[in-house]
Amino acid sequence: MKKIIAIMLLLSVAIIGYAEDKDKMSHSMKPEVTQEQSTEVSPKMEGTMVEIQLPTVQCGMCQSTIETGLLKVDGINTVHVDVEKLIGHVSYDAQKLDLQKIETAISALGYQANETMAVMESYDKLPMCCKVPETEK
Ligand SMILES: [Cu+2]
Repeated sequence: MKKIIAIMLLLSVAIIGYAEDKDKMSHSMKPEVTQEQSTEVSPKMEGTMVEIQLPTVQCGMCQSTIETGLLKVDGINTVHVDVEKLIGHVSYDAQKLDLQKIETAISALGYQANETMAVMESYDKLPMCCKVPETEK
């Protein structure tokens, strides 16, 4: 009889253990789903990287004007303007854009990009803080 009780005990422990495992599995479902969603961001990071000289950038407003303006262009993946170094780092889809098109887009925002001069009508509409100081012209 003692053997049967011992087997019964072992069985019940095994069943409880199995039930707990099942419980853990259903709990772990949710974090797995959120991990899958976060990896979807990475394909956008791929693309051709280019460095663009932005000699007329003056302040943080210039930075956000160029960054938000360029991100609206189809084929632009990421934009970062360095106000200190007067350089823009742009990653883009080479099947949709080339460097000349990006320079043209920046000039349309009112800024010089490499050797492409700013479109004057756009430059005139910029806030005073974003204009090139008279002494530097
Ligand atoms: Cu500015």
